[in-house]
Amino acid sequence: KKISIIGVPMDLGQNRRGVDMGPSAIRYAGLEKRLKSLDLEVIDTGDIEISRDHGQIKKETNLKNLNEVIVTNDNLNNKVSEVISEGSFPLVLGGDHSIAIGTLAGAAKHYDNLGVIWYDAHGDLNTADTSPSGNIHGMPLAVSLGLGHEDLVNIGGYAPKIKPENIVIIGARSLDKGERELIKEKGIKVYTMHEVDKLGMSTVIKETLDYLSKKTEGVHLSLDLDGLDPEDCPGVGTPVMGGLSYRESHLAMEMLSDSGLITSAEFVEVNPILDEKNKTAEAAVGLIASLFGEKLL
Ligand code: DIR
Ligand code: MN
Ligand code: MN
Ligand code: MN
Repeated sequence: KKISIIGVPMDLGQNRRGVDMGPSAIRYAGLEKRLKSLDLEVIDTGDIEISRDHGQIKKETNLKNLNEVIVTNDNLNNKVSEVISEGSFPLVLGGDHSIAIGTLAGAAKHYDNLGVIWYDAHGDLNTADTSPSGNIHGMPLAVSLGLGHEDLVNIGGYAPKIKPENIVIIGARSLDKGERELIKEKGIKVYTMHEVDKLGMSTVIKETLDYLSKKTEGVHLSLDLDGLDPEDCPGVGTPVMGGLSYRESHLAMEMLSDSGLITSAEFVEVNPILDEKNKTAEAAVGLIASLFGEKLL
């Protein structure tokens, strides 16, 4: 198996600076060495170019840094698509979660039905109309469903990227009003912390894979480190208490690895400025290693 690491050092999809250093923090935590020890061919393709063009911000919307987010995601779309065409697995390192717009744009065109596992404290299902913050990192899942500003929705030149019935959200514990309405309207499958606590992570992942495997060709894992509890992952911009533990997340990654169904992945929102001794990046590396088959015995 060949893996291509793609860094996206962008922090413009939300308010707190520092998440642009996420890819560096994850690399510093030993990602490449850890993956190579699993007998995988690993290529670090470097970082996507981040647009810094503040001159063209479209002031008629409440979407912060819209132009920069569009240009950066367009670059990412091209890179992810190129990596998949070469037969390699795209492993995208964020950056804030708005980069999922570009990752999904680049990945979804390669599959008739791409499934998505959205591992996050949040739903990321806001649009400009429902967003309380104007932060595009709270919108990428809605954008990928074809909802939101047309320039975001049409990144990659097609829309929508995914269907609501091919999405599973895991770890949700902070949903805005518009997001809750959209989940109900579209019938999106969500395992909130309530369901995770009741069922256990093992059942949640088993059910998720049963749900997706029948109707999808590939599955993208979009893992926001704020899905984990701030105790384990303090280095994130929007922590929410009562989250998934490192331990159950580790099990989740091992089960996803065993399934062989995951075809692309991204690990986002690592903010080393807010972190404690790179703990969150180290957690990310542990989870990524499990996703690619690391086992103790
Ligand atoms: C909030 C926060 N729902 C928003 N979203 C975050 O700004 O739309 N997503 N932090 O990961
Ligand atoms: Mn998110
Ligand atoms: Mn989140
Ligand atoms: Mn592991």
